[in-house]
Amino acid sequence: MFRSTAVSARHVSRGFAQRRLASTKTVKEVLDEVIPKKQLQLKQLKTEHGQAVLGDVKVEHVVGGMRGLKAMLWEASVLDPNEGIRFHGLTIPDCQNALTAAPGGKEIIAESMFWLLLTGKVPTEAETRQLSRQLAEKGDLPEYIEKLIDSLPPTLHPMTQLGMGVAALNHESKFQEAYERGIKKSEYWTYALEDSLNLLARLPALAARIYRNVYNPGKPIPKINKDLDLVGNYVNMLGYGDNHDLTEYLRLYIAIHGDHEGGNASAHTSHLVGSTLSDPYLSYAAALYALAGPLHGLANQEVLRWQMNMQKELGDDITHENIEDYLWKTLKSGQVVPGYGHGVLRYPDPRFMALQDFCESRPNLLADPIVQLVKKTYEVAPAVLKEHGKTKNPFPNVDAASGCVLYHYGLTEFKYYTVIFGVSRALGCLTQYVWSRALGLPIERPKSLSMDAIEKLIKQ
Ligand code: CMX
Repeated sequence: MFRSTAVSARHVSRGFAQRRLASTKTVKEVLDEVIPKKQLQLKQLKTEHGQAVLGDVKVEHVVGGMRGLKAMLWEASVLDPNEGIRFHGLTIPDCQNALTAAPGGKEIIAESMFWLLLTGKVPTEAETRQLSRQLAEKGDLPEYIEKLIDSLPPTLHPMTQLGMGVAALNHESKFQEAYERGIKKSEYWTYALEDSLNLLARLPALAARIYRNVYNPGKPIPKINKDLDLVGNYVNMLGYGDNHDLTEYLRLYIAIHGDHEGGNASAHTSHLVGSTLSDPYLSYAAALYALAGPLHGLANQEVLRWQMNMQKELGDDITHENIEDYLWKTLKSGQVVPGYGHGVLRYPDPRFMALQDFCESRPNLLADPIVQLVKKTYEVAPAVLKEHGKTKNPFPNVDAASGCVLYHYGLTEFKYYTVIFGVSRALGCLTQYVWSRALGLPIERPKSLSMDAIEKLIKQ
């Protein structure tokens, strides 16, 4: 059902979109309708196909980071190695056609993507705007969080600060409060949803406060504008509200980076922690610390650092040959090329392509030397990585492109870039948190084996 709704939305005509403006259901009302159907689907899967085999577990899975092992339920998106991500069946270009933009803008906004991820349905414009307002009304930080963040040393990595702020917000958790009161399992998801909406609403103010404290101490932060979307407010609070192109870029980046199925380190971490019935705040804080690793979310910071070092070393007139030499130098020194390779993808990441398209449509942006360098690197790196012969995927992932655009627009503090990813990834992780509670998924507890135990099993 989800898929057909979503697929039909690919061809949303203007007339259809206008007719649908009349619907103003809340996200909770839509979930009230869709959850029973999905609960039934899961029940049937368990009773009718509980013993069906989805694949073998090999030693290489156990010792190889479980790569490719089909071992997790994740509702909002599925990643195909060649085609890339689909959100309830919709590709990124489908979403760009079907999902609502901000007034005066063209790019998808986070609220619209969050609605799609949560419900499997494309929201009407009225539904999107209503969710924007709901989030804006909840967006102010409690005073104790402001004090906590203000008390941290500005030298503490922004990601560490973000995780601390998100964890401390659990003081407000409705889920935890209700659990202590003794609610029924069937009610968990409603409190999970309430916490998720509250957390999502407050992430921009939290992330913007960290930015202000670290990079612009003492600078006043604008108040939340109730008529603006989540990312519009975020950019405003960061101090770049008058930059329409940066706002549009971050709308796109945050929406398309919001979910990448469940096996990636941050999503899987939030899923595992949530399965213990830890509340959404603690589960997402844990995810943020997985995101803070350089092989995962921190790669966007690393890419820019690496490209800028390349620029410094090679000077102004950089040729494809220079880049090729620099790539080899990186590889021969035993480092990875940041922004390239992927655990699942085997083709250029469509998120990278969408960000490239954004650059291609803006001559000023495209002319920037750092944007040019990222583009030229993309023209050279896949062949070098293929020749190097280690990575299974020689193509760029989203992080190869994300930082240079921020840099062009003046957001030059690249230690902060993963925080923006952290605002984005909440869309997917919180969606699954709600669904895991709605579906009554159990605590995660895979079986581990020692090497001796593996050898014993092989002999048997
Ligand atoms: N440069 C050099 N070597 C690479 C490489 C790269 N970009 N990507 C993979 N390799 C190497 C691996 O380190 C591994 O080497 P060893 O056998 O010596 O350990 C080998 O190629 C095989 O790796 P793989 O199976 O192709 O890739 P993995 O699934 O193990 O790792 C990833 C995936 C993303 C961690 C890896 O490609 C990488 O380190 N890329 C650079 C960092 C990066 O861009 N991360 C962001 C990913 C997107 C995200 O999660 O946000």
